[in-house]
Amino acid sequence: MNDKRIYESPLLFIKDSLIGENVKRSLKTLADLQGVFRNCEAYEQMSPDTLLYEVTCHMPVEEGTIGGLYFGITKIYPGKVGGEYFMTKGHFHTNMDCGEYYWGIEGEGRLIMMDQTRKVWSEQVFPGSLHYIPGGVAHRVANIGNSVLSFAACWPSNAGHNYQVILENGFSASLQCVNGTPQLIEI
Ligand code: PAN
Ligand code: ZN
Repeated sequence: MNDKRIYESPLLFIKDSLIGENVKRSLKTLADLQGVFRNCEAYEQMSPDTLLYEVTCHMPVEEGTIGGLYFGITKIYPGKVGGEYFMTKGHFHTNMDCGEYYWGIEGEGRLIMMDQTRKVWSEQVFPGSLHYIPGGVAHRVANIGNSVLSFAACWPSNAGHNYQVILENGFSASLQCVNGTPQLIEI
């Protein structure tokens, strides 16, 4: 007999794709990350249309809602600008109390974090890795492999994103490929 109390999930999270209502997708190209990479000459030589990453988010409540959550999957394509790996813009949460979980789905990457004293550290991202990003810590992810890196994230709907402070001051270290291996180079 059909049990009318059992509903199909309105959302599907299969491997690195998210399907359902209230799901929004945004693409980031090199043009969207102007001023982010260290090597300006290398940046200028690449096509501004180069796709760096895409984010698919489930946003079931209005931005700013206290107590709500957002869920997102980020796919970063492999590549470099000069020696610097393709990476996300990076941000602090506007509401510094708000932390976030990231977890690796596929590929190989680094989660780069920086606190408000500009101390930087990083964690390896791989399928199954789980990362807790405390409030007040800026975060970005770089793809250090030759294939797509994807990871999922869950953060409070009142976190907000402060990109401006990162655009103005950057991170105090950048992840560069040195003799084939990733190294966090202090600036
Ligand atoms: C993530 C990021 C996502 C893209 O969902 O927003 O990975 O990175 P940027 O937002 O820095 O471009 C997250 O950290 N949300 O809070
Ligand atoms: Zn975040």
